[in-house]
Amino acid sequence: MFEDLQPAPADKILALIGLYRADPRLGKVDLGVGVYKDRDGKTPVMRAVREAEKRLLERQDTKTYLGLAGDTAFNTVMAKLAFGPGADLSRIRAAQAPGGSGALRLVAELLKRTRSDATVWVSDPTWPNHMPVMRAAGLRIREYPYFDAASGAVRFDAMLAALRTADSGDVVLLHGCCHNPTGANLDAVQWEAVTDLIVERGLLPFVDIAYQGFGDGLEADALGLRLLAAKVPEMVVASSCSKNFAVYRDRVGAAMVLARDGAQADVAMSQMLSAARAMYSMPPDHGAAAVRIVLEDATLRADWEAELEEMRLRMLRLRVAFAEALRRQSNSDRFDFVASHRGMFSRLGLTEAQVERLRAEHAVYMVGDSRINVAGLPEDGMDDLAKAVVSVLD
Ligand code: PLP
Ligand code: TYF
Repeated sequence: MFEDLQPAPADKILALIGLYRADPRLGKVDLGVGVYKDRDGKTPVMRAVREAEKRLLERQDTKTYLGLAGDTAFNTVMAKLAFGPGADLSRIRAAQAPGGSGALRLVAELLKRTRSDATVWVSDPTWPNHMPVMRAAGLRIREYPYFDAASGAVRFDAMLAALRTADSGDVVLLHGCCHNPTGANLDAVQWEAVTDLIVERGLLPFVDIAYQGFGDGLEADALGLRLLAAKVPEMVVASSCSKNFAVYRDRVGAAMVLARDGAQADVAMSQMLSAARAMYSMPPDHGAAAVRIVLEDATLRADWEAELEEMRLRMLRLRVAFAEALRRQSNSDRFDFVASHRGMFSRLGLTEAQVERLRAEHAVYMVGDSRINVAGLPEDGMDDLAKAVVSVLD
């Protein structure tokens, strides 16, 4: 049966986990997979999540099925987290999903059922999993220009020009904040312009928000999503709790839809749940229940927000320190964009060969497109790292 199968290509980001672990060199640096790390290179369970888990353990008196939508109270708090605490939820529905990836797939399945010939426009570059997830649902993909590698900035005019050629009903996938892999983001004025274009051309915005709280703050990071929600008749959202609640392996996310009215929202929700039923039936409960407890309890929520803010500020400090070290070591402002980018990632603009040399000669691990995970930058070894980067440039 399996004799004609060829091995599937590895996930290049996840493959780095094994490569890094197997490297015996002392002082190796892990800037690979997008997982937050503290000063000691650890990814701890967040304090409020730990407390919520204790309460779950003490108080949960059954593990019977919850239903296709998972924890409905979780769905409500997730909608408020994305759309805003005071948002009118009457046209919004949310379905708990296995991680942001599960949410992306659920939304993709909904899009396929709504419009079987839909084209999804994704940024060039984008998170490499966007393509297989959209394709698995049978959707077509096109790219819009996004990133200028030389300056580290968004190619905004080129992005708008491409989206102007999209057909009415096409879908535009946007990173809500903290663009992965580039770290280059739209500012408020640019979000307004994209929103106007989307409304004018009758496009459907699809916001993937996987790093809310890692960029400019919990509310600020939802600015683009909320600008859109205020103006468009319909939109879809995939959100993830993997990073901002550090519940990666527990698989927590939500697929959301904003429809023209409540009745259409109910129909869209029923289609998402029917798609869930055909893929995995019901999402895993534990992590979502812990997130719901944190978000519903004022004290736990305040502690979560404080810890998240510490993480965000640490990444900002690391950005500034690395940009300064690169300036010293390269005698140029070529890498200054590292300090102005936001989120977990920046793309340094190295070639695959240069990235490979960093791994072979300096035990520095980053994704092949030269994406670095800022949280992995060594606080006490910035100049050594910057020196290594500069050494592979020529
Ligand atoms: N979308 C983007 C852009 C991501 O970087 C990630 C990865 O964390 C996700 C979605 C979803 O991740 P997960 O399925 O682990 O929640
Ligand atoms: O981009 C990253 O590093 C994170 C983690 O298949 C990730 O989003 C990477 C690959 C993958 C799933 C998650």
